[in-house]
Amino acid sequence: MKRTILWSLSLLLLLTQCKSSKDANGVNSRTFSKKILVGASITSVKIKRFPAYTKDGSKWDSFTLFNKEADLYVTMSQLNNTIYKSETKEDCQSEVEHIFASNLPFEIRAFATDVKLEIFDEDGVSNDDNVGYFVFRPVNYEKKNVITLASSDASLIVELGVNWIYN
Ligand SMILES: [Ca+2]
Ligand SMILES: [Ca+2]
Repeated sequence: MKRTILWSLSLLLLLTQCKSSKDANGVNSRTFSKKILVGASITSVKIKRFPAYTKDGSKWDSFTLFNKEADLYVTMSQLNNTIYKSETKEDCQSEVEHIFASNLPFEIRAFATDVKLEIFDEDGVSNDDNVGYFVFRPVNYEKKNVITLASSDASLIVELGVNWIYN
């Protein structure tokens, strides 16, 4: 009997120790451990910069007399389903930040599934040109406020504002 009490006592001690463990920032992790991630809310979409010319070195809208700059919009899809489409910003300068406002914020529930983010130049007559794309998994950025996506040569940089939703 004594032994059982001693056992339960030490087990209790062990449990108490585990519960009050602190993370690297010295914050008691107990408050976080019970919360479950249920979604990522994308709050802002920004193109920080994009290539001024197409791959063959011409202006995006080289076929027009005026307004030769790209008319940008952004889409996001998961498993080929479109989950977001921005408005189009006409005649964007490549070194200027472009902020999109339509259809925001929106929530990504399948945060562990790849998101394909694509940037297009809208063309009235022909197919829209793909300016570039990224594939990312939201959960890999958990607890960050910004998801930064950059091409290897940094000619294309996109920033997404994100809020993490816990239950
Ligand atoms: Ca244009
Ligand atoms: Ca265009």
